[in-house]
Amino acid sequence: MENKLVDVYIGVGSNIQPVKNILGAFRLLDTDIAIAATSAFYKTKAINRPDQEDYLNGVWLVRTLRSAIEIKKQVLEKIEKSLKRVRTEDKFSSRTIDLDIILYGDMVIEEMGIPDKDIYNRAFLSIPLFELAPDLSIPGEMVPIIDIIKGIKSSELKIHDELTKNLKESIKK
Ligand code: PH2
Ligand code: MG
Ligand code: MG
Repeated sequence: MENKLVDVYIGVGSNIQPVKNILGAFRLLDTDIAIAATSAFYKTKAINRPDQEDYLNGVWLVRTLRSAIEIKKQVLEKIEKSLKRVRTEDKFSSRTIDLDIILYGDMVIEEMGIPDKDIYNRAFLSIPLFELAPDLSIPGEMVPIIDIIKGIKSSELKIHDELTKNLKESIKK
């Protein structure tokens, strides 16, 4: 059987020293699985937590033969741990880094929440995804990404120019 690289889109977020931690996560991930593309990174208000620091959010694309569960457990969770991510009961707690598989090729993996339902209601996921893959449709439901961003408020998203430039320059040609 032919092994085919899978396009994996990873949602990235941080609201504790976000520039440092996102650059740190980029280096760690890029040494393991080359990052093929980065969206712009956006300054966003913490959802449901008006007192928290703002987040920086964006999306990365990696191409890999490895399984979704392996990427999550062996790669992303290890990077979160090495960047001192602390998990609490509160799923809205501040974090040094959050790395989520939002799409794994054209697969629906319900037990892992892939595709990530947050794509439908978080502009900081749908807009970066559209930047990277304007022709994409969400696997399973086959909703075009363009239709999702049409219905979304993007006014609260402001590009962080310096981080975006730094990350884009770090993508190896
Ligand atoms: N992640 C959360 C909770 N709130 N807010 C923003 N702006 N960005 C995030 O990535 C985020 C959040 C937990 O999923
Ligand atoms: Mg998340
Ligand atoms: Mg997460």
